[in-house]
Amino acid sequence: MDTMNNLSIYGWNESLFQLKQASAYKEFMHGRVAVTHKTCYEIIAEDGNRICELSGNMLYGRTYSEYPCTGDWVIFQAIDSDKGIILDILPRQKTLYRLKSGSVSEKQAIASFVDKAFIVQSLDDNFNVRRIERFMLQMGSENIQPLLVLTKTDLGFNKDEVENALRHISHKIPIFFTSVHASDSIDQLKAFILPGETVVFTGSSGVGKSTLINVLCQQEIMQTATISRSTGKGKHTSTRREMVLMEGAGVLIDTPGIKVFGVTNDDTGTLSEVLNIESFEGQCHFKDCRHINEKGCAVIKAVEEGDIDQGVYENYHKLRKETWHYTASVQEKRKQEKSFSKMIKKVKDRSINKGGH
Ligand SMILES: Nc1nc2c(ncn2[C@@H]2O[C@H](COP(=O)(O)OP(=O)(O)OP(=O)(O)O)[C@@H](O)[C@H]2O)c(=O)[nH]1
Ligand SMILES: [Mg+2]
Ligand SMILES: [Zn+2]
Repeated sequence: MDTMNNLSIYGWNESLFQLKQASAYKEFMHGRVAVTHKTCYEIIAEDGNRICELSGNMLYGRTYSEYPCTGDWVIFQAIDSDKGIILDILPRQKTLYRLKSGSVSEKQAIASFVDKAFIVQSLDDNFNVRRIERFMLQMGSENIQPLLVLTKTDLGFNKDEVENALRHISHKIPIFFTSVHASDSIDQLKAFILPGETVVFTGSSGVGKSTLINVLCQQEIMQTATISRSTGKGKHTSTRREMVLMEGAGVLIDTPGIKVFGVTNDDTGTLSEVLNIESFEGQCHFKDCRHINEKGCAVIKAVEEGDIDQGVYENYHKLRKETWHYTASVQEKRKQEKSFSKMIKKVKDRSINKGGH
């Protein structure tokens, strides 16, 4: 039997309690998804940890992103002391989504009820400002506070160059330089994680996300590249952890490294804000200026005069195009689904009419 869990440490609060009251299943127990497997979920509940499957109702009529993700709060029916059936998911808040890889119109939920997101990049060869902007745009849509964690400072880097590249965003995002070999740099990061808060770690493979989580928790909880190499074993799911508790503080969520983080937030206002170009935009001659070739475009002028970095300008158009494409694909899919269900209805009506005669 598992030990009891105090769910308030995991972020349970009055507003989640209120959300639960709106569920038809409010009389059942609740818990938080700590690990997602293909067909089951590890849930942290008041009376211990459980492996839960989805009820028939939960399986039906859901899109890919609507299945439980790490961090979700769910309601379940207990079976035995360590199993259960998930009956409902509480409405998600502060969810980190990305475009599902290989898809044009489908989202993937990475983690939910996330207060802060650590954008982790290593200073050896992974540092990339355009990718930071991309993450910030996506987090902006869900009101998740982004933090930049630049790792492996012990390997040497050009600080002036890095700070110069971050100039346009440095007032919008706290920046941390860390090394696992410099404990004060880890302490500074730790101080930013408050009790009851949930933090997701995101970034490419090998930048040191799992290593950071291990040193923050002062435990070898997460499998890191060195550990798996030294044991010579591949990753086995039985020991895989996604969500862990940091002693006396918050909840940390690890994510596997991803090659491409596709964005789904098509809000151009957030994009302009992230890229710090909104003050120029306000001076464009046309209110609906696209900043491509319009007369009196203050953004293009700022690029020409060096007030906006050429790379920032190019990323503006790249991200706009990408999110436009996503939104258009979603709308197209909805239209097709609508006409399909209309057709089904027609066929049904016809057979009912026939039956009547
Ligand atoms: N020199 C140095 N190496 C580090 C530091 N942090 C992590 N590493 C090494 O970087 C490698 C990758 O670290 P991981 O923590 O496994 O990276 P990850 O981001 O979790 O990678 P994925 O799980 O594949 O997404 C390991 O060999 C770590 O020992 C650091 O601060 N300095
Ligand atoms: Mg890892
Ligand atoms: Zn313009």
